[in-house]
Amino acid sequence: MASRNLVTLTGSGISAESGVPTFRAADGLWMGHRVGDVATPEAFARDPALVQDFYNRRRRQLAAVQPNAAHHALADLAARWDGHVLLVTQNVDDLHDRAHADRPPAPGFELIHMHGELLKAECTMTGQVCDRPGDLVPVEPSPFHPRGRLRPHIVWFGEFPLHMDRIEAALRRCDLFVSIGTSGAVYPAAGFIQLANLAGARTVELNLEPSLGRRLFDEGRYGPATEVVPAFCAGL
Ligand code: BV8
Repeated sequence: MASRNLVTLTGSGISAESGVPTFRAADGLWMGHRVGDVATPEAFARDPALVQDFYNRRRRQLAAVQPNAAHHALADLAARWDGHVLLVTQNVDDLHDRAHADRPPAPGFELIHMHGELLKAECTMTGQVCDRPGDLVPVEPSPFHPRGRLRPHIVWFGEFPLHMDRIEAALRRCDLFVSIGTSGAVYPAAGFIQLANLAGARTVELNLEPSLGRRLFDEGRYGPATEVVPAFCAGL
């Protein structure tokens, strides 16, 4: 396999068959809540108990779910890829982390959670991040600052996604861009396809159905991620 730079973007669709609800489906993740009530800094300031409870429930759900064949196929691909692999996920679950943890570290592989991680918390004063698998109470004291509180380490709407410099640098040099399980509704992730096209990469969408950005991809393969992703990876 020629040495190539692969960038893969995943969204909630890759975790759907593991039992993690997607955002926009009828049984959506918001558990009857509007985005503005649970996933913005203003919501947290207005009702910290509601927001902490929303994330506590989702964090507890992680104990009951496992990575699926799509997560494992990407981990296998990274292990045998001759070149750089950047896996950027919009997801805040740890399913990619667990799939890769089962294998020897692949040189040249990097996983970025651009929207944060459910199993971590961050200090409202210093921004420092710590592992936090358990619940957070509405006003959780921070270990990093006497006046700080711990909030979920989650990028809410209106906040800047994480590691954008590293993501954009990888997109500028990528040869192959694969978007998996995302509706293309949320920016700046939904704009990554444009950067990949500017880099002259081959671009592929793997999804249950065509996304909003379908016409921007060279190729689209549609079906459940646990079928489409392993089949696509096997062909690389
Ligand atoms: C920012 C953490 C400035 C929270 C998340 C108007 C126009 C354009 C943009 C905006 C606008 N107004 C506001 C904005 C900006 C806003 C935005 O994009 N809003 C949208 C709603 C219009 N974005 C922001 O605020 C971002 N910050 O812009 O800062 C900036 C700008 C540029 C550069 C730097 C900074 C911050 C956004 C982050 C918000 N936080 N997550 C939490 O998890 O609680 S986003 C949230 O949505 C999740 O991370 C999720 O992953 C993500 C995207 O959704 P998808 O993953 O695509 O999920 P969805 O359900 O939509 O789709 C699932 C897909 O899977 C579907 O296509 C489905 O068919 C498919 N599928 C289902 N089952 C399967 C499947 N596929 C395969 N197999 C299956 N079995």
